[in-house]
Amino acid sequence: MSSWIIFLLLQSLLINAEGQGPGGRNFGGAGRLEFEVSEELPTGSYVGKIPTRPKFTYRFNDNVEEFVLHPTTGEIHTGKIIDRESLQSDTFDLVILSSHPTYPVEVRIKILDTNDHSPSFPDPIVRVTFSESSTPGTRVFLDTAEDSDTGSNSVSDNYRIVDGNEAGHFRLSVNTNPSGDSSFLFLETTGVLDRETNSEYLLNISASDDGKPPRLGFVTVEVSILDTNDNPPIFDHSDYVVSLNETVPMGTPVLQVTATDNDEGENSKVTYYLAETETQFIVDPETGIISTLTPSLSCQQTCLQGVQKMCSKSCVFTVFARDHGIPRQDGRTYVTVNLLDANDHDPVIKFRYFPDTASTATVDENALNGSVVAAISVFDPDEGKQPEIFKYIPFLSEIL
Ligand SMILES: [Ca+2]
Ligand SMILES: [Ca+2]
Ligand SMILES: [Ca+2]
Ligand SMILES: [Ca+2]
Repeated sequence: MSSWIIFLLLQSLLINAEGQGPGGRNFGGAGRLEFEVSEELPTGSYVGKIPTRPKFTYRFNDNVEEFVLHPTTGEIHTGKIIDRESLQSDTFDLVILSSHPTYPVEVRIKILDTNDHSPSFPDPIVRVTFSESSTPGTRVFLDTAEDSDTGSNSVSDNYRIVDGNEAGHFRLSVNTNPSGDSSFLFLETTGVLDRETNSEYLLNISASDDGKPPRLGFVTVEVSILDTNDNPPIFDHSDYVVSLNETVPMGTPVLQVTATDNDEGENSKVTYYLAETETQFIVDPETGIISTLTPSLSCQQTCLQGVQKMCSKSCVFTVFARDHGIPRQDGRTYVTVNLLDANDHDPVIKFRYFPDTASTATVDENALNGSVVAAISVFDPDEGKQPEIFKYIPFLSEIL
């Protein structure tokens, strides 16, 4: 019979408790009270109040340091600053016992989240690479941020590039995981990259939660653009012209050509070479110094007809520069070597007798003044003004 009395008394007390304490409510008739209190409140903050009976005292059945129960008023306050993120569970299921007579009151206290954590990336700095030959839309995976808070206070899919992307070469994309787990974050290109224009980017990426106000976390992404061999060597000049004495010995340096390549590494390393058909000149593959390969140079002669006939000799050949990339790329330039004449020939004098079959000059004793005795031609292979063809020698007596 006494157990029935206790049961009826308990039911009466729990029904009376409904709506009596701020935040407290009855659980579907199960007799359990629920309170809610935010985390991080100062010690002593009010949580709720259980219904009490005069001359009864109350205490927690469990050792709980997070809450303090007033033994007679039934008010529950926080016993410390509670950090929801450090708890194994954000719900406390507690039993309060009365005295004289003893009966239990079940209490559930839920710790409400506050937005006291910012999204955080696993590493503050990450490095990624793109090839400069990447097609637009090429993507690399980035770690997503984490946030210890819950619900809207936790990290959302709100990622942004907040700095370093002024030219708009990159964008972020988020793929939601169908399983409901965390999303996948990608950094992807918006267009074509050119390492020779910009080989490094420093992007600052933010992650935001949906708290009010929202909190931000940041990661620095160092983007390196990898080189591809997309530039041929370029010579300093599209053509070179040099003058050279025609009698220089074999191995004489003629000139030095230089080509540069805007790529890097092997893609920019340059080797010089001439066409296999070139036999009079040679180029050092490393230095670009061109030297003569023969003891005497034979170049094409061209003559300009004018008041005075002008002739010159020039050798023209192509110099190639090839990089060491894959595939290799060639640049070319043209070299003109103008030969300077050296006075290395004696004039050649030839006599012409009459008749043509004669081997000596003869003159008739009755010959008149002005009669032709012999014709003399003088020729000098050296460049410059040549002696004209014939000199007429009058009477022998006049030249002796
Ligand atoms: Ca947060
Ligand atoms: Ca929190
Ligand atoms: Ca190159
Ligand atoms: Ca390149």
